[in-house]
Amino acid sequence: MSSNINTPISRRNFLKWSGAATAATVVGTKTPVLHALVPSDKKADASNAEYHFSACDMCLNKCGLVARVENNVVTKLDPNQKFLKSRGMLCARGNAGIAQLYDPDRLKYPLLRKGKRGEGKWQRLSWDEALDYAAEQLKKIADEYTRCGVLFSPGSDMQSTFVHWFAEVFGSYNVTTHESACLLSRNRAYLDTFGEVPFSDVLHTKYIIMAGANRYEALITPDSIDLMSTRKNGTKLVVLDPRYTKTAALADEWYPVRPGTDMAFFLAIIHVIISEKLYDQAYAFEKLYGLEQLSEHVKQYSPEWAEGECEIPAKDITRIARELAAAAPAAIVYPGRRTSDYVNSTQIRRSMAILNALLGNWDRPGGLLAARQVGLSRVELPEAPFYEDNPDDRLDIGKAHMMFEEEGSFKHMRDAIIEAKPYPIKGWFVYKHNPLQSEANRQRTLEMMEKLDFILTVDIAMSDTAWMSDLVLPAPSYLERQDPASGLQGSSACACVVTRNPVVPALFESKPVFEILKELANRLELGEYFDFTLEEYRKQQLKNLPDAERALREDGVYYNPSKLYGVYEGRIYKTKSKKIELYNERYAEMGVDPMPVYKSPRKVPSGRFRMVVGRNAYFTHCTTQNNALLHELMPENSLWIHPKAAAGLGIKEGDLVEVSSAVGRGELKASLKDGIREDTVYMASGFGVLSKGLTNIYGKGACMAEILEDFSDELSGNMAMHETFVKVARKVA
Ligand SMILES: Nc1nc2c(c(=O)[nH]1)N[C@H]1C(S)=C(S)[C@@H](COP(=O)(O)OP(=O)(O)OC[C@H]3O[C@@H](n4cnc5c(=O)[nH]c(N)nc54)[C@H](O)[C@@H]3O)O[C@H]1N2
Ligand SMILES: Nc1nc2c(c(=O)[nH]1)N[C@H]1C(S)=C(S)[C@@H](COP(=O)(O)OP(=O)(O)OC[C@H]3O[C@@H](n4cnc5c(=O)[nH]c(N)nc54)[C@H](O)[C@@H]3O)O[C@H]1N2
Ligand code: SF4
Ligand SMILES: [Mo]
Repeated sequence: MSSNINTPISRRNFLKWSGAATAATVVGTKTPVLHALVPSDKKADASNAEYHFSACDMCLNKCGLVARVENNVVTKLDPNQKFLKSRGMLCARGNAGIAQLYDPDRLKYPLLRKGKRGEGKWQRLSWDEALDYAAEQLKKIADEYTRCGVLFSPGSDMQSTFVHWFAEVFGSYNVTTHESACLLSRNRAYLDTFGEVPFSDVLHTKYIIMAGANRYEALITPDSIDLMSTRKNGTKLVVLDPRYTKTAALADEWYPVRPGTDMAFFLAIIHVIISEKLYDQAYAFEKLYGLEQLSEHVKQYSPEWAEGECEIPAKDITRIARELAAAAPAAIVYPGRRTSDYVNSTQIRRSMAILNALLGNWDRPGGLLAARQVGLSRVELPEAPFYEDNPDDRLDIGKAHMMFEEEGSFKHMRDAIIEAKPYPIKGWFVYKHNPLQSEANRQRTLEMMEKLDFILTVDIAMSDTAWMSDLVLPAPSYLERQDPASGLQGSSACACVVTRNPVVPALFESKPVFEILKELANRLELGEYFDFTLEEYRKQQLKNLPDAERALREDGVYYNPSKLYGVYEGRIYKTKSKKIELYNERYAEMGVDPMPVYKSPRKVPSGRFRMVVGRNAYFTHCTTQNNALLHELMPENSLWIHPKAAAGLGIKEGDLVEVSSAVGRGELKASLKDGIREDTVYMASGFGVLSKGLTNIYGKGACMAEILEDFSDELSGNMAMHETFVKVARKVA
């Protein structure tokens, strides 16, 4: 294929070349931005091409890549074949990274809101003006409302650590991350069972149950690719999902489980395994805490009982339990990731974690793997200052039984800001995060924003959150910036370290958040806490890995050949009992069920549907819908509805429908699908945007965050995104 930027591939052809597990390529697109950057007489020519290692940032996986650069223009992104975690692949989104870099919708210089919020009137500022203004606003809030009057919300990123550090030295405890919209209830459940959150040895397992995880579309490397490899070797895959996802389509068995009832299925499996003594008794005696209590507890949860709840036949539950036990310990109940399902998500995930414990798969081939040694050093930073007039704690403290203090709960934080209790928050620093699209109940987020005097967003594009901000600062994309080092692991891929250096110079006037924070710190007389360069920071991180700098330079990745299995040999578990906890004593002390007790989910009222959330392989959250190459794969979202349910409402394929919940509504086209339960509907997220700065998708589809109600998991405070009931009606033209 040609790499001449003047003969760009068509977007349709792009599809043929891209895709998981293929080393696909893509050349630069003919965007106005790219043309502006490349002098027309300078045609790119392979003879002066340079190749640079980096790590993809089109989603969280950080797959290793090699960028081809010609005349300072990135013309091709290829997988780094030495990068084991992604098994030498870049997915469709990874390939489309070029269109993100050269997106004409990129933010180009600092913008100050003129007009009302959301009116789209902006004044261009110089960086000095923008940073002076931001520092002044932060200081004003600190003086009037204490330093905790500013909320910091960093998204998932290698530089987010600096936002946390800035919040600490600035003096605010109020930090919420994207995690409380994502995986905190899963983390809670596994921490409270095993003492840590595991990886899954998908490649070597013999049997895997995925419930509410869609690995062939929601890509996690290496799991998604290892699942394909292991299936070829005969590994059995059982999927529970109310939708017929791509993972369901390729599974041995798919059960369209009644949403919210997975716990019934897992408790019944445990019931069979215990009553038929299908577990390793010597192992259980040595490693597990609370088997007696659990045996007593699950007596009530027979497969026949479970069938009535989850709608999976009792005979299948019994058979699956026996098959699973026979494959153990190389058998996994996949822990999943985004667990923002229900109000009892932590307990649902606890039932899965407990079953894993009973399979004896912890720290063994084909089972759940403990964290391995990566070897990065913690960077010593000066002690953060203490501010006497600060309140005692974060604003959302105590709002959920077992919240994570580092991540907080966006839902509870938002409620507390609106109530202004126990104290007011007036400022918001948002980095690489788009809560107006990713947090349920958009109106409520807008209500929270009305309480704030100053909102600053650092992004690469005019996201909805940027659109509603007061000051918008342009950041460089991953191909233009230097990042700290980051440790990665997953499945049986080696623990490794990656980093990023600019592949091309930063475009426009974009500035990395590290530099923004450093300059703000200087203006706030906190410069001594940011008195280091990113290069120095990274050197400190790598100081105990003597070969890392060479490996990163020559291979684009450093491997630490640390132990993969048997990491816990001779070690005790980081739990209260120092064993794997089937029965959690700490929960009991706090008045929380020490073992998962089944509670039937709220019934879908007649004439309503349950809305479920889920992703596809070509979008990342709410970020890539506007990407020139990717948005053509799905130019707008549609409502998945079962043909029978649609017929009852007089809805035909492609009809415009109104979807409404207790908190919001949206209009989009209907897509009739046999592969969804009759009581459930689904739509992709990231559409129905407020921002006119996202020109490919503005005015298209409906916003899921607008429709989702903001229930949350009782224990972790994680957003519970599958608790919303909606009404669907055909729109009469
Ligand atoms: N392509 C792509 N890959 C990604 C991402 C992305 O945005 N795009 N995001 C990454 C991130 S941050 C995350 S957290 C992961 C998410 O990875 P997953 O958690 O695997 O992804 P989801 O698509 O959210 O899968 C949730 C599935 O649960 C189903 N479901 C809903 N209710 C129930 C229920 O009660 N029971 C059961 N059994 N199933 C139910 C939904 O129909 C949906 O298919 O993906 C990561 N990978
Ligand atoms: N409806 C619905 N809501 C969901 C989910 C869902 O499946 N459906 N999934 C949930 C999950 S699992 C998660 S993890 C969260 C994720 O939610 P968020 O953390 O909000 O992630 P994104 O929606 O991808 O928003 C990331 C923002 O970062 C910007 N960005 C991208 N690259 C860069 C960069 O290099 N620098 C800077 N400064 N900005 C950049 C993008 O333009 C975008 O505005 O959403 C949660 N919310
Ligand atoms: S899974 Fe795809 S988008 Fe995510 S990091 Fe890897 S190549 Fe990039
Ligand atoms: Mo996530």
